[in-house]
Amino acid sequence: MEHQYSSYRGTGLRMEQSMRWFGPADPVSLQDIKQAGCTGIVTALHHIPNGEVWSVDEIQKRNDLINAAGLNWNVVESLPVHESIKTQADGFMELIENYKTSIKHLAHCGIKTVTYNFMPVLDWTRTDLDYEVADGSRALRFEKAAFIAFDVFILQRPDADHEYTWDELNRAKQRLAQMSDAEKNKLIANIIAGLPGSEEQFTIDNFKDALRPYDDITADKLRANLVYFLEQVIPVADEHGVKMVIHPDDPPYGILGLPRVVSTMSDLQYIFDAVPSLNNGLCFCSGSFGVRADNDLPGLVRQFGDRINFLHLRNTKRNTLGDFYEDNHLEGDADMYEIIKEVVTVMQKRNISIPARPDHGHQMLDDLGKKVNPGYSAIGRLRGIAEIRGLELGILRSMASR
Ligand code: DNO
Repeated sequence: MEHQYSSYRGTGLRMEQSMRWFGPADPVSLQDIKQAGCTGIVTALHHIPNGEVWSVDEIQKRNDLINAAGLNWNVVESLPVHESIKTQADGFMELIENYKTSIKHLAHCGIKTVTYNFMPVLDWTRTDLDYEVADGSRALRFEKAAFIAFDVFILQRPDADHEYTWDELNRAKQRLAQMSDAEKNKLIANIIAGLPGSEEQFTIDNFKDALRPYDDITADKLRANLVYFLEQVIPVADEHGVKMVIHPDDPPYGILGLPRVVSTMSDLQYIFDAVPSLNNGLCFCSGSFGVRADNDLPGLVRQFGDRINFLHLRNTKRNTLGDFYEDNHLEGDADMYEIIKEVVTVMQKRNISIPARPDHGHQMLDDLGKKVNPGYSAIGRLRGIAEIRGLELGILRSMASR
């Protein structure tokens, strides 16, 4: 047997190093991910239309591909929740049955952590996918004035202007006046044409249609529909040993008149109180929660440590206008040291290793000239995971030497 060299001088449980992979068409290969020091692959069957059952065959095919590269499919991201489940429209009970069947099939194939979100219509939302930061790399950004310009003047959502202040509307008007037609089209595409991993893509017309079912859905109604969905699905997860993890809203507040109910500590508390099983868990996304100054990130890890079964690690930098961009992983508003310290403590207490992936990274170095999935280029994520891994090792060693 080949002698195994190991020079890792760590101590204690480490996060399970993982990276998102969008499947065989992803420009980042499984080998690239392996060289980033990961063992875990986070992926989904994006080719299966939202709402349909994931068959054992299809799951197994994907799993075999990952295993053949010497990697392990440790987390599903995402098993998408159909819009009709969120609004409880016709046919939603059948869609919930399909969802349960997919969970059973995944468990049958040994894949037991499943990420999903409950954001109406749009998944994560940005206005700018190539915002140049000071070092020349490119980041994702949410610019409030551009977003309002889209909402009020391009989409012309009825009464949207009532939701913004006079100052905000003015800034949006000025922002729109500076935009060329090409820039307007780019803004529209960035917001509604589907970022990587979003399962839906829209044009302005079908986007208006997609918003309509939410005319009567208040935040309370959406919350009730989420709880109903969990009451149906979590017992199946319990039976098959599957950890369901909800991804927070990104950004963590209602947008475009759509409610969002997974943004704050009290939102989470409500969901976990309603369905207490620990398989009703959380994908702790520091980047999403961190956009709100009133979210205490280390506090969230402490509070919900028992339910955190997947980590998205990323940092954002916000300003007083409500804009934010994705900063380097150890920079920005989130104190990554405090977060990782809490994560390390949770893992020691639970005696488990939690899967973690660098959530996004800047487009940088050779990747600047390449076609990449925005946020999911290889080198920026490699930088992120490397920095976080070093931080974790430092924390572990200093804890052990105390
Ligand atoms: C963005 C991702 C989200 C996430 C889903 C989970 O980069 O973190 O799209 O995958 O919200 O369902």
